[in-house]
Amino acid sequence: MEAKELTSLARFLESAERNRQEVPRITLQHPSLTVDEAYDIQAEIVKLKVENGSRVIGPKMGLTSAAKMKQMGVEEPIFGYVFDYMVVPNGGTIRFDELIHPKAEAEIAFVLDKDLEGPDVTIEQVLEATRYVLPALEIIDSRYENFKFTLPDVIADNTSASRVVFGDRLIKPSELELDLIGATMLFNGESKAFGASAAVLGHPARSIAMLAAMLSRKGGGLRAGEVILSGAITEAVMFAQGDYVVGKFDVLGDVSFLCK
Ligand code: OOG
Ligand code: MG
Repeated sequence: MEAKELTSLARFLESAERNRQEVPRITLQHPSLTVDEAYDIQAEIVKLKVENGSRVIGPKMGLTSAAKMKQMGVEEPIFGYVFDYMVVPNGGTIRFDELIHPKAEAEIAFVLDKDLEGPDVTIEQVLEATRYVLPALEIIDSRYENFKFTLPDVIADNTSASRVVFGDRLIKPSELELDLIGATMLFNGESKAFGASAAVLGHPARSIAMLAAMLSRKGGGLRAGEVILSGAITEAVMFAQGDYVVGKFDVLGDVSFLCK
């Protein structure tokens, strides 16, 4: 695909997000779109947003648990980027009229003390480089009609990234068993999804190691101070105006928002 066409698809998806306009998935028009081209479109979207004054707070992994792969029908982990304008304070509000068909999912976020890069980063290296972990609710909002997509579609759409709420408790990985953290999402007090952190590739730190490898293939890496999402533990659950959503995490505490 020509660079001009990749740029025009990036503009198309970026404006779909800004105008909360759901659009047909791009592989309907471009059935031979490759994964590499999809990452090129994503990179163009990142560039556009940065040019417009937004700042990347860190990369995110997606489709790292069986629950998510099954729910979305895509069986390969993917990465995207989270921006400053997406962050909602813990206990804060999310405006439904800014979004299309949002869903919430429970995740563990990592903040590193030092950069990590290369194809062979290990779980031990990730844990050693981690300043702290914190709980998060990621709000995903695919720009595609009916939240349906193929692998290249969702990569091009910056992996449905939309909003994120982080918890307040920052904990060193040595102070907990990071692969044994239970997480439950409550919607208006009712449990709608639950799981344990081992659902993320056996250990959330493995997702971070895999992300380092995926970024290194594109000449990049993980940077100290970035806030990095390791991927949903549970399936994602749709919410609506008026819903109060709480993610309860063992040891790491609660994360919540109200959808107004
Ligand atoms: C893609 C984003 C997946 C996760 O944590 O698995 C993701 C989607 O499901 O729309 O962020
Ligand atoms: Mg996610």
